[in-house]
Amino acid sequence: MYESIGAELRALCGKELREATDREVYRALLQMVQRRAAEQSRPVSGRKLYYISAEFLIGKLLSNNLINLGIYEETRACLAEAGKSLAAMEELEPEPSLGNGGLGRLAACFLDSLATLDLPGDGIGLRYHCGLFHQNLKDGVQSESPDFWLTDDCWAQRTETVYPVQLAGTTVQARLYRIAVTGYQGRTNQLNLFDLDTVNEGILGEGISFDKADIPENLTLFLYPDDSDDAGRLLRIYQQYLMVSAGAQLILEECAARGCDYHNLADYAAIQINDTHPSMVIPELIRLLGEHGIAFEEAVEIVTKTCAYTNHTILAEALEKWPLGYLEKVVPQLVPIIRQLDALARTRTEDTSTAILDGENRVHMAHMDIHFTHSTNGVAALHTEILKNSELANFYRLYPEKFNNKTNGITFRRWLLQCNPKLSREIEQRIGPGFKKDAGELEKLMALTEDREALESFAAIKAFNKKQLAQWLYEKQGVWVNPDAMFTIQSKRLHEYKRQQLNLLFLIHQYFQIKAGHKPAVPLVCIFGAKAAPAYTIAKDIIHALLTLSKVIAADPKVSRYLQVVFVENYNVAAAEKMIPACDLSEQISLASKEASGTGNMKFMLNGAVTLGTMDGANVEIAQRVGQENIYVFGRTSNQVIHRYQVGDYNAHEWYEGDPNIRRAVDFLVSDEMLAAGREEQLRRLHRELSGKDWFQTLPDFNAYLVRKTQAMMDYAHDPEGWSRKCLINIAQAGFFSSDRTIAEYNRDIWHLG
Ligand code: 26Q
Repeated sequence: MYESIGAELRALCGKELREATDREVYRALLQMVQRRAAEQSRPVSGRKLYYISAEFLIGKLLSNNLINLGIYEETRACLAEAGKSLAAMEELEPEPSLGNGGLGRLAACFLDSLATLDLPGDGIGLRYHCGLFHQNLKDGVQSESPDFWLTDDCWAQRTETVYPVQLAGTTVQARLYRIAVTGYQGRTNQLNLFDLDTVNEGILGEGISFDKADIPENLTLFLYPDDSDDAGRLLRIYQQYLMVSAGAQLILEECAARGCDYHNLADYAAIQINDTHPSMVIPELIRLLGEHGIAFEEAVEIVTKTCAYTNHTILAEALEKWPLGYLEKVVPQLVPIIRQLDALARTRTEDTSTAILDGENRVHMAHMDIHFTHSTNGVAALHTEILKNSELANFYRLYPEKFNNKTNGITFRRWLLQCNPKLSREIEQRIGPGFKKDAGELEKLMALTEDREALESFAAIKAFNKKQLAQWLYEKQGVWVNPDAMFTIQSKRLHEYKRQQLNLLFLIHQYFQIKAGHKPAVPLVCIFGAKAAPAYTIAKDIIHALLTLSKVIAADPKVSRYLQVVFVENYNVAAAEKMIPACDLSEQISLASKEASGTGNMKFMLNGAVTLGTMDGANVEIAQRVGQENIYVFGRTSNQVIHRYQVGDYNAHEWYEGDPNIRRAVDFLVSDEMLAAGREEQLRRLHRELSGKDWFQTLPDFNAYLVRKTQAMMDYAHDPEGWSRKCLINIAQAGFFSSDRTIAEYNRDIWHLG
């Protein structure tokens, strides 16, 4: 045992810290963390959770682990003494981009909370070599390139464990890699990631293209950003089956080692299915139990008791329905089991809308999940209500007892302690350190809402963070933003339902106003961060329009004094950690009923931003907690929106023709200024889309958005103290959105671990 971090690092480097290179020190830090993490692992007795997910957007791990192990400060000081900077080491770490967005980041937050709450719970997923693509923005257009993160110094440790997996009739070997998951003053769990030794980065072609047919060489190269072509869809099934088959074998092996005889599997394991991507674990477990001599009926019962399913979406196009032919090709061994499950489901109800196989021989993965798990949950109160009352109403009638809500949460270790150390220290000085373990204690800040001195110190921290972000944007992208402006941020995947295009129309309107001599109440800096799926044309057109508008504004000094538009390239966890602490106004403007929960909304709130949002997802619960004075709500309600879709009478063109403000803003997309700065095809396509289709009903919410955003700008400009109070109340009320609370609820209602 070493008595100090300095001694341990010196020993690991093999030389004095002062003489070691940054990379050598980074490697030593990694080894030290891994050793200390291993000391915190504990034997499991009773039920253990396996969280299976195609995505774990874990972000960089060094600082997070140092914080969770309680040695961040000591390490920083020890490095500083040797003339080294911990921040520089952090820069050396590549970010593992093993997720698309919210669902993947949620899985990472959940692992952190499980370990923190000292609950036995491991992740099961895939070791993608390049993760999600790297986004490049050049000449106003997104292009994609591979984002390698598997360097020599890597958190994912190779093991000697391999499991055979049958893919399209041939057997491949799935190798297990493990990443230690440290809890904050808690235990260490594991993230288990599977991969094939045969995967070959050498087959990558231009950008992110590769031979999609060569399964052994390509299987885990990328995380799928979309399913836009057949070869891609097939590959997605190969990936899913590799994950669930190896995962199921791991689970059975671990449980057997603890004395489980498989008849009592549910006493040893709880399996959470993160959206439908791992749903094949149901038939796979039934198949494997069959190999151990357990008959179909009993296997179904065991699996139902063991597994639970989380739904993350209400967009019909995002619900997985695989043609049976695909499964026959990739996993013929599951097809008879899926047919038997379909037959069994049909004996439970006359209602064929809940069948697993539909008339076109497609397998509805969500249907299989709901029939053959004991719990189906939505991820925010509104979302769960919509599932029960409309999207999954037929299932709710059949199994009311299975449905429950678990409002999402975020880990405060990363999204407050790590990304906003100044705010974290200030809170600690005011209310003590208890909030780090018990987020509910943040409510003690409510006692300070009339304390002018306190409000000023919180405001000063926000001002500092905005300067830091401005500096970072300059270093990263060469743009200077005015740190005294109001910062509004919309950062999330690019999708029409999230309505970045509504923000775009507002910015165009604002541009007209300034040109016409109406200065805004406060200069605005509008920041975007968003990746578009490579084959999602309209999403790419929206990025193009935003980048083009940004250029038009920047070229006009009269306007750019009051309005700046910045698009952060390659938005990822590291970028989020810089952006979120510096935000004044958090843009959560999805079409009501479409965003299942959102979790960015919670991160911004926790860091003292005020939300401008629709009554969608978890925004509803944020509004309930902070009260109407501390959030800017606008737009049609989910009931109104759902009704419009049911009636099917939304007519974008009428809105476009009928409102001169809207028409002028939409038409600006194809104005001479925009066409001169951007690309005609893209701009015209977006213009057509918005004026003729507008499937996500941007235009009906435009005026309400304009009014509320303008109000927010006036409040910010004319009543700084009132604004600071809103920010403080948002922080104080954020405790509910800790993933520690979410995980405690999952455990209480679904998992019953330990
Ligand atoms: C499906 C089939 C084929 C290929 C890809 C996919 C696919 C991949 C990723 C489908 C969906 C996703 C990701 C969904 C997602 O991130 N959902 C978000 O989950 C968050 C956590 O619950 C919520 O907060 C967000 O509201 C929800 O959009």
